[in-house]
Amino acid sequence: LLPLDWWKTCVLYQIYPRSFKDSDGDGIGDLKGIISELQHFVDAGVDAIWMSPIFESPMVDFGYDISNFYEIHYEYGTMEDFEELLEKAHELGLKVLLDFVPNHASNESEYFIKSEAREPGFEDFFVWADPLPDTENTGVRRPPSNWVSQFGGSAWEWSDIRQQYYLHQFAIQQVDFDFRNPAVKEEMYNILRFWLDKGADGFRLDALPYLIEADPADHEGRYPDDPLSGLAQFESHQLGYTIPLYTKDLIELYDVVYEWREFLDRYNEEHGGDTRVLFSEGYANVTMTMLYYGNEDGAIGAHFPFNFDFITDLSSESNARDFVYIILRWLTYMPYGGIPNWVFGNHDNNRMPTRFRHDMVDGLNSINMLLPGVAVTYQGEEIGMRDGYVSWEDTVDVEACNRGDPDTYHLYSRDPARTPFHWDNSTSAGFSTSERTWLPVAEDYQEINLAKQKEDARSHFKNYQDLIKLRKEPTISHGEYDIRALSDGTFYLVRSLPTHNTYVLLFNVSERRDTVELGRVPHLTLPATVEVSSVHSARLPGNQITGPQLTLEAGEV
Ligand code: ISL
Repeated sequence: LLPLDWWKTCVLYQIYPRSFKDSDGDGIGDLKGIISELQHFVDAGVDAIWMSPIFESPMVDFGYDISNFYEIHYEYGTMEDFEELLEKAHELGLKVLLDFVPNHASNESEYFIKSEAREPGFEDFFVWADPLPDTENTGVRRPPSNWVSQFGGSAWEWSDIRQQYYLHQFAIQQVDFDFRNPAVKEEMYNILRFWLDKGADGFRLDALPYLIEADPADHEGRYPDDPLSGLAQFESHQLGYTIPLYTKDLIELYDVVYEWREFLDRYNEEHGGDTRVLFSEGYANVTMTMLYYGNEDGAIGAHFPFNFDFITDLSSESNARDFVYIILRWLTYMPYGGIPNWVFGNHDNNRMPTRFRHDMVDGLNSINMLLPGVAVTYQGEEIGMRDGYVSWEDTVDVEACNRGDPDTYHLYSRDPARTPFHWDNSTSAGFSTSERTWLPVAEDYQEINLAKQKEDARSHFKNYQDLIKLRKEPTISHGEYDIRALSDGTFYLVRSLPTHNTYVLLFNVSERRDTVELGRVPHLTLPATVEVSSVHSARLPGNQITGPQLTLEAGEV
């Protein structure tokens, strides 16, 4: 068996730095905190970490509004802290990926200040446009088009200084770069090179579907209106009011990704060492998503685009057939030779046990770890953390504040998935020595925390560790897969490899007890030995399964 390049089988762990570990008692996570807990990744068996943005930022969107792409944000630490983090992580054999946010910069960045003042070289760094001509002499200034921001309201904001509108597909303080300007592309290479030279092992690429918008040159000199969705419940400039035809998934954006890949491959070639990688982020339909891997002309893009299908297409309502269908969809559409990946949550979506059910945590972690390709974990999934409750008064997420009110904010808020990590049952769950944390600690931390799960005879964390150990088996890294529903409730995933052990996962995703015929599972020879099972399962690791039937409780794996 040929060994595979590190990233093809890695467990990739997302850190949300603000909520991971606070070293200085200000209630905000930081780099020194991450350094102090690197051993957690080694204990768990994680191979690579990626951190949401740690760069200088006014924190309107908690780091996704970068004011200096070459500096570390002061609340998180210093450049020395970052260098120490890299060095210590590398000593422990961990890869470190950064979050690269190319679509926009903070309105407090030098780029924007200079662009707004029309300084030569920066004048066209962002998407600037005049108001619509006031043909009927209304005296009312109107934005260039009907485009809508992801965080609500018009995507155009008036600048008094420049006397023009600028585009922001996210918050008003997140100004969209103009990727048709070669100087912008050049600056992006400078930023990438800067962090690669420091030793970063790669990047998560943020918000790529929004990188490029329609060119007025193709539309008689004006920004074309997006078509109206026609859905009555959406009023002007609400998300859903338009169909983003001219602002999202434009075919030109993939070329930018392919150019970044070329740049990275060249960097890898010139510098040697382990492969540095690009993982792209974007919610799109399956065809558009697959273009991030590459195109039919042979262009190559990201090492993989994050697979959000478990977030967007599955929930506690899904049955076993839905699971099988959604998993196979990715594997079917993926280009030949592509590496799949599985994502169950992130800082933008409700946590995994909240979207699904808590009795499914071990089953979901099992599919993540036993399917072919990369397993992605969002911080907290290894212990089954659920969403925290965040009141309207405590809400800080810009999306919730812009789009919601006290009655509706919970529909939009990303705060519940961002509450601090539960280390133990001490003050602030061991996240901070302070009782006041930037977001409240979830109330269930006494019940769900890492220290307790290390003590307990059976726990989500112990299962997580065991699953990662199983992943190292050649059958899992190199074997074939077969996946099929046995009933509405239960599906199997079989991993097999000639002359090696066969592994069979049986997962009852339903809310009811389900009995299945083991004779229908290919490659399964009885009696079989249990390797891993849900914490609520009566079958313990080491137990024998004789068949011919097997009964699984709700959510049991
Ligand atoms: O979260 C989404 C759907 O669940 C997307 O619309 C998301 O806003 C989009 O994919 C981009 O997200 C990323 O960029 C945003 C930032 O607020 C998010 O936290 C980040 O993950 C703007 O930089």
